[in-house]
Amino acid sequence: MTLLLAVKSSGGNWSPEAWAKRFRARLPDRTIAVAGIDSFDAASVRYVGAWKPEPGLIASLPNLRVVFNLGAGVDALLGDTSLPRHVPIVRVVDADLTNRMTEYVVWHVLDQHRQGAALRSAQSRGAWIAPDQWSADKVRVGLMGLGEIARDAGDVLVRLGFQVSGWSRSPKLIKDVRCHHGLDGLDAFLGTTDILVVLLPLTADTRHMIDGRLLRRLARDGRLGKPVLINAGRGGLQVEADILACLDDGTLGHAVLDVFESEPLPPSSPLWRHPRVTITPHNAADSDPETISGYVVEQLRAFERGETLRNVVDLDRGY
Ligand code: NDP
Ligand code: OXD
Repeated sequence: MTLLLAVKSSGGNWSPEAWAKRFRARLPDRTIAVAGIDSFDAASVRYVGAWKPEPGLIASLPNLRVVFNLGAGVDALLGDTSLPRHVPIVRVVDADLTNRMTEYVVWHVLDQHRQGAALRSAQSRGAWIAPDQWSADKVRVGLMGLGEIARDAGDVLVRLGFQVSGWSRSPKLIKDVRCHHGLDGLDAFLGTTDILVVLLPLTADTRHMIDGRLLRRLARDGRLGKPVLINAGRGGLQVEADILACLDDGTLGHAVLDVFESEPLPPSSPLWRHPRVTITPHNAADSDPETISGYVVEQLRAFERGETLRNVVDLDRGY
């Protein structure tokens, strides 16, 4: 029995060797092979640990039982049109990953609310200027997507005192969060949002959803003056030219972007140089090989005991 690691190397925590080391330590009785490095017998592969695998690789494994996606978002994996539909795909739902995402959301919501940019600018000029301060309950945060990550971030934002609302595909009832759903619920959601936090998966329905038309429906009467966009979901959700146009015509006050249509963000992108754009390099939350290998091995062992896999992706919904 082989567990094949098909991890596209992109530095940091996405080093195939780092993942292999953790899986070999946790599964000393199994063969762990790394695609592109180790030779392996395709017929012996029962499990794949995948992050942006080479298209076609998974379809070439005749006895595959489960694909473990090594992150939360499965858009890259599902982009492989040869993927077999009968093999379940398990995605990551993990307290450590969720916590890191919540840190990212809360960090940037607080930076906007407490006017971090104005304070940094004053300091750079040696100026003792205290900007106007208001309480958190004057600021309306709208969570686009109300999944594992958004619900956790929402809990913390509610505790801090923000007015929190959310938008999802299906109806939800979440304590202290005003919930909207479906396209019919979008106007009410956007129209009462000062800080839009995008935590949607990238699917056929959500691609390019964050465009100028949508951004112009955000609240115009908020305490921050102009609405703010924070996207930590996926770059394919946004239309980058529209975000720039909305920053320049006053529709948006600021954009915090962790994800981009093309990653790494090309040096030529004007987003790099825009004074009201904050860029982070798709590291809102790193997938930690130590923690996530533990999650995968726990699920693999449960599966072999005949138990039901958790967090299986719905291929029709695309998330
Ligand atoms: P979940 O699958 O738990 O939640 C997805 C949410 O989006 C659900 O509430 C779902 O609605 C909603 N949704 C999906 N499609 C639509 C639609 N068409 N209209 C309205 N709502 C929709 O995902 P997670 O919370 O675990 O993760 C969210 C995303 O965050 C990931 O897919 C990934 O892209 C991104 N991510 C980014 C990271 C980073 O470092 N930048 C790290 C980790 C994740 P419903 O509840 O009704 O199904
Ligand atoms: C993820 C990511 O989806 O890191 O887990 O983007």
